[in-house]
Amino acid sequence: MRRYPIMAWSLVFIVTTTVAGSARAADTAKMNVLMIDIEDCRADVFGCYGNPICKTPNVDRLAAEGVRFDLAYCQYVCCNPSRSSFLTGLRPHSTGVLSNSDNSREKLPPGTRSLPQWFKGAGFYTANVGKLFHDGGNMNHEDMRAFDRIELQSKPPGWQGPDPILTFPPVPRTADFSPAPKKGTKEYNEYRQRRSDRYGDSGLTDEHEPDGRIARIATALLNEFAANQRHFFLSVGSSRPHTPLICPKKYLDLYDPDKIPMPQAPRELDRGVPDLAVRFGNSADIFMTRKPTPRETREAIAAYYACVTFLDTQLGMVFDALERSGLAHNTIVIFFADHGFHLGEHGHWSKYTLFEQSTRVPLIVRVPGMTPRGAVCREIVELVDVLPTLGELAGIDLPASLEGTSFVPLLRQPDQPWKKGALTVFGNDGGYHSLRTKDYRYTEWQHRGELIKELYDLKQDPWETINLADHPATAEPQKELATLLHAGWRSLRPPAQSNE
Ligand SMILES: [Ca+2]
Repeated sequence: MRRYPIMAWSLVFIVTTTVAGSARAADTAKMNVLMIDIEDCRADVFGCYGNPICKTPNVDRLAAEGVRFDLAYCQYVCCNPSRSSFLTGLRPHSTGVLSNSDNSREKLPPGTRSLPQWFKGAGFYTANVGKLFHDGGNMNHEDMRAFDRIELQSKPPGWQGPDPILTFPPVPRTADFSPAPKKGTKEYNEYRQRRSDRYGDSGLTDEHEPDGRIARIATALLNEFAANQRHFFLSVGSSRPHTPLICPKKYLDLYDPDKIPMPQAPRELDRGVPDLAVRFGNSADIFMTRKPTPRETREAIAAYYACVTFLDTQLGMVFDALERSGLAHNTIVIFFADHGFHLGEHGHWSKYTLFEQSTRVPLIVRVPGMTPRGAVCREIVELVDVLPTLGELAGIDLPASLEGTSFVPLLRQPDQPWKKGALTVFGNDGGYHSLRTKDYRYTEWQHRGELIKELYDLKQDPWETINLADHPATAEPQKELATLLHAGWRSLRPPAQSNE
């Protein structure tokens, strides 16, 4: 008689775990997907990533509900190549998109399908608000045609979708609204530089700002999707904190430049760091032709923080809408940036380097019923993994030829051994190669026929100020890192995949 209750409990346990297991797999395929990809945003600007000054309560709230990835890296350090990579699940040398001026669809291998095409093909109602492809209106027509709705983004020829869900009054004309000179002229380049190379008060309200509108449109769409019970994929792309570092004044008022610390890795501290490793020339986007004063440095960092807090506030509206509409329990949320941004480290501003500030990105994922709350994953993942991961969650049968690895196992259990490293490339020929492991960054590039090597011990030197390449004390790790770098991404895959 004593055995009966034990057997019964065992049976209950087996039935429960089996049902829970299969229900979980089925449930994520039935869930909606909200993908938020933001522009030019370094990971360490968020409170949840340890920033003690910048206020980001809404992204922090998402992190408290899901898994925050501490070591997530982009595959290229500017928009078009990074986006072309994570939107196709291919690496930059395979997409062929190696600069912002490349036409993405002309470079991609014929037949390459992109993330919205996969979701459309799987029967999702697909919607896009704001930037997704680098220049979707001009380059990625067939990709944008995979959207049932396109908001605040140019429409591809022949696309026939619903009218805008919201209309806004015209944006007041500020001093920035001088007409643009003809493209390709010297005056046009000077005009672009002038517009980018500034920071401070935009003179606008939240509702006038593109990101204020993006958030309000996304909120309206979520309410509509909830009312119509749509099974949706919604991508939301931001404008900030890309330059110009301008936003409504109330966010700038939160930060006193006098209390902003100077960059922790000024150029003067660099030891053996090649000059050309620092952007291989001038900074980009801001302070392009001159070195900022210490005062300007503090002001620009304060303005970057203000832009991030402004964006965080707008995203808070979207997260609130998700809760209020009842969609939070069956919507997967993934949040990340296309690449990072220097704020004066190594004397550099903007992206276009292979240091942590350019390569590391924020990445937070919440999958209802799967991700532990407030977990931190200290394993290495890459943006090229985003498509395989979302594909697995959504039950989409993706080809084995993709060059990322689904990190769904990390969403369930964030503390298991994963990739040996992340790869990022740079240069119009992709000739600058960088490998980030948990302990080191190792970078190789050619300059005038000479092989330049950089090795940074991230445990001892997190700001990458001491180049240890060819140092006798680090000869052994350097040899291993060089072997891994040359072996390529397949050699870096998680233990279960690396033998395939
Ligand atoms: Ca970007």
